[in-house]
Amino acid sequence: MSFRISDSLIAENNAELAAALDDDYASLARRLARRGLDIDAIAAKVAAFHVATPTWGVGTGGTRFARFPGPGEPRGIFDKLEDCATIQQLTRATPTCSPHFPWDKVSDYGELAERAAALGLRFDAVNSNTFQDQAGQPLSYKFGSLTHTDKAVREQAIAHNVECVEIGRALGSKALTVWIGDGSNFAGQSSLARAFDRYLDSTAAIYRALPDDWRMLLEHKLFEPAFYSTVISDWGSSYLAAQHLGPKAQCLVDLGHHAPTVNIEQIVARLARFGKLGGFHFNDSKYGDDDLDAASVSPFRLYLVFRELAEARRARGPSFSPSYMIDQSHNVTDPIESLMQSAIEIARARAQAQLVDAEALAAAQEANDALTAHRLLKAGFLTDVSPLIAEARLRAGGALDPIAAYRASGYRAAAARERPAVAAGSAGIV
Ligand code: RM4
Ligand code: MN
Ligand code: MN
Repeated sequence: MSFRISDSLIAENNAELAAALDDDYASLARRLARRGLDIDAIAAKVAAFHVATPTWGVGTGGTRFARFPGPGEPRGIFDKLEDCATIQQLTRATPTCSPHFPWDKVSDYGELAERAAALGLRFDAVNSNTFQDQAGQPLSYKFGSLTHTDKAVREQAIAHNVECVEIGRALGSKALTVWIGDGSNFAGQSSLARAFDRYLDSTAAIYRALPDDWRMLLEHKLFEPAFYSTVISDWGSSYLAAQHLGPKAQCLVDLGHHAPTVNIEQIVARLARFGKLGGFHFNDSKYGDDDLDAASVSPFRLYLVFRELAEARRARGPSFSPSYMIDQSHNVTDPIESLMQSAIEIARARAQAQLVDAEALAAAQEANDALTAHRLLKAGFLTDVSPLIAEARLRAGGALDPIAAYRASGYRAAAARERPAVAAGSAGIV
């Protein structure tokens, strides 16, 4: 669309908030200095931290029951890129986006790459989709894809993943994320052992097609759409597969893909320890794969995940670099606002995780001083780093209050004028 948010609008919004920010930043700087922390160094780290937006997240995803699309929904990948670029323009935390195929299929990927570059975007992991049948597809995934009992179906699913790698190469991506919905709905319906064998064979065929500098991210999920058993249901299955496939295969942790009480930060620590933590899909959940906005339900859990990441970075050095991506479905909010809010909250957790005295924490742990260790760990979470992350955004050229600037810009109204309404009624994505 022709409408873009002007730099002068962002500058005007920033100017209104500048005096208060200066005050709050100086005060936080003094508080952190008392703890031996340099606020500018932490702000620089926050400014350098990026998370990818999901192209499927800028439209209203809905639920399994209904979709209530809002005005100005993106009609295809070119519109989605504009929305992702707007999120990046205001937050400066999301310079990459993660596409999903065949949803984002086009006839000319050179043109798509050029358009993204013109908008200041690059591509993160490409996602394959064998959890749905596509129009005109010869064989159905009703009873599975990469693990189907019929070799011809498996070959079709493998070919789709290999095609995704080819598309990703044209887009400058370096990773393929594979999530399958394969599983069973009845005890006895499927051989739990043979289904996993078929998964290993199929993913090995995809692995062989992977360029040397690529990664294959295996995403597990507890249940849904299969409700009795899911082939890659947990991090153990994912790890076994990644180990079996080789060094280019790693595990992807989607925060919503675990049972409610599972200790996700411990999974993060385990996978990082063995070099198999490939990436994240950030979101939040209360019951299942709710795809709620990051940190909207459990900000402490997100913080704990980032604490483990800080520990892993200390232990493993700069080679430790998982992919950070958002995976959300928006039902009652403007998706652009939700994604900006999540990017801000993820940056907040990243910043807070830097505020822990790691040496003192390790000493308290060694001395079995549980309460001191807990208080040291919690110190970061209890610090309001809002001025720090706002200042980091400002220094990177973004908006101090991205959601306020977005609302003031009239972007959504312009999108509604320039993009004809999408038909309502269909159910959303899983
Ligand atoms: C799945 C999973 C995948 C995502 C799809 C749309 O539940 O989270 O990452 O690609 O949803
Ligand atoms: Mn996911
Ligand atoms: Mn999911």
